[in-house]
Amino acid sequence: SSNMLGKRLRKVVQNYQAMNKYGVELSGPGGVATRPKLPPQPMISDLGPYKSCAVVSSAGSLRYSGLGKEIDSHDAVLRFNAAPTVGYEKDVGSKTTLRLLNSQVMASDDHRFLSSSLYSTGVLVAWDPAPFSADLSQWYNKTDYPIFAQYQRYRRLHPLQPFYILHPRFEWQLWQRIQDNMAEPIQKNPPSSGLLGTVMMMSLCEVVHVYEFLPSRRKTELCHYYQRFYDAACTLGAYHPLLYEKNLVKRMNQGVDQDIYTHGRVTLPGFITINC
Ligand code: NCC
Repeated sequence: SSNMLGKRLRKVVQNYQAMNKYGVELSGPGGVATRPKLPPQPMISDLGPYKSCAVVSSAGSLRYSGLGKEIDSHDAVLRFNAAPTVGYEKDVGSKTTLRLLNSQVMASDDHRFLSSSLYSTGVLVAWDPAPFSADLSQWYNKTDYPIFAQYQRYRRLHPLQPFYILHPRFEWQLWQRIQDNMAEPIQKNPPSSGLLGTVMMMSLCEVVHVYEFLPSRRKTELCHYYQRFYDAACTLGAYHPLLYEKNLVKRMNQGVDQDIYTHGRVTLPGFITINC
């Protein structure tokens, strides 16, 4: 019944709030060599609060969307991994306030993370899949990709650009919230950058607009708006519990369904505005 759904939704929001208390605490493992190079404060005390934010998924359905102007009209814009703006301004805008990177992008040769100008705009935030226990030293000694070595190299080259690392606890607390809202067991892999970034922005913004995370009428098998590569798994997920992430975002959406259909847009409340 709708009453049941209302109760469940409130639970989702309460869960998010509970998580937010310490979820987006961005800092490095204490006492390790990276420490002097990490920002002294957690991100949430350095950035924002922003009134209105845009989260731009990298989905192929952004192509020919004409959403660029709307995206740029927000106070802060989050982009992911190697997603470019140059040449795609009409569809995705040109403003980049934050960029969330997975450690694979930081480490693989094709992305030229240390030398490409793509990464030099805005605040960088990096994450790496950690063991479920989210034990810091266990993770530090066995990261999926060499996130810390690359972080240190990048910081030496760009000492003035703000650059944070996501605490792995955040990945698994968010994973737990996805699982709590599903009857069936979901795969034990961290949420995609898309959901991690969306929740991160809910901590920094009064309202968050996410573009083409829930696909619009432009839904396509084109993986990214910036590459000629087709794979439906980009939208539906394989490694990441992406379909379940999307269900959760659909349930939290405060906008109308028409906005999803025409703009691929959902509207989520920032944590500061939630009172329950
Ligand atoms: O593809 P990716 O993500 O960089 O996309 C960023 C986020 O946008 C959402 N998305 C993307 C494509 C699509 N068709 N639909 C979508 O909803 C997702 O929420 C996605 O997280 C990642 O999560 O970090 C991911 O990174 C890529 C890859 O590492 C980078 O693009 C760099 O090449 C992963 N692909 C592979 O490992 C092959 C992808 O699984 C997830």
